[in-house]
Amino acid sequence: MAEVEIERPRSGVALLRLNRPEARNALNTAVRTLLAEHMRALAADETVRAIVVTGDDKAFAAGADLREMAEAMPVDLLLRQTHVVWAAIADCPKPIVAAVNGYALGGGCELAMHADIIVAGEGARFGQPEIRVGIMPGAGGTQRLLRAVGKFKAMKMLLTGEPVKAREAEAMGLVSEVVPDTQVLERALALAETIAAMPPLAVRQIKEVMRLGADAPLDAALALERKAFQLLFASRDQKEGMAAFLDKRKPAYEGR
Ligand code: CO8
Repeated sequence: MAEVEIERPRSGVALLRLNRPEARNALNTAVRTLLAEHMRALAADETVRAIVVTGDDKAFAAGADLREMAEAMPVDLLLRQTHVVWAAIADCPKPIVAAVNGYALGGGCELAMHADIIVAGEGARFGQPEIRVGIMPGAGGTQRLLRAVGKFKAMKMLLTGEPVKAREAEAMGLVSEVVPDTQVLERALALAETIAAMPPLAVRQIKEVMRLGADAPLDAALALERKAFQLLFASRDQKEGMAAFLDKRKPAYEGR
């Protein structure tokens, strides 16, 4: 079986499942490369409107593969070009929902933070334990965590390496929703299915404006929002959505 499996469980929804249970889904080169290849293919596939990423019941992903990293030298890391692989996920224009059970640690927490929505099971644990093995996050963990939860919660996690439980992660803004462990994937798929039924251009514009606007000056970000808002009035789906509302019928979106 492949180390990353791809399924199409619902209309418009693709599911990527990490499949290295013997290593708590540690992200080795093979997994990261497969993940990136799948992401690029799904981004280009017009029939895919939302993507769910998950692991198994014990781990979403326990981080970078420490066996692969233990003896690495800086040049090895440089040549691995991991940022190119992560960019395939970061740049995906379609919404990504992370369905997290068990451990999301190190690169696993960073992978979850690449998503747009995080659904966690009650038993999930989020952490950046890199400091405990002599390193620090290297796939956006410091910056994405800072932006998600603020300096003081982030620093505590980064400097102690201590994981937080799902409810605490939710309270600090690192998780969108906590559900019983057995319902995580179902809930993530249901959210993805809801998003997949939305007008795709509006979905895409929301993600783009959120992503680009987050680190832009407020005036520029607001201008970006206005332009995207105005642009959507050029879409047939805007005319259809509003006409359907006024006609009291269900809209039929085309993605144009
Ligand atoms: N890398 C390699 N193997 C791992 C990893 C890992 N990160 N995590 C677990 N495994 C392996 C264990 O070695 C063990 O293998 P074996 O059975 O052959 O001994 C197997 O998975 C099961 O692990 P445990 O017996 O430890 O299982 P537990 O359920 O008792 O504990 C934990 C699970 C808590 C997840 C524990 O395994 C653990 O602490 N793992 C390490 C977590 C960690 O430190 N992660 C950070 C890694 S560094 C990092 O992510 C840097 C990211 C920077 C850039 C990103 C690039 C991808």
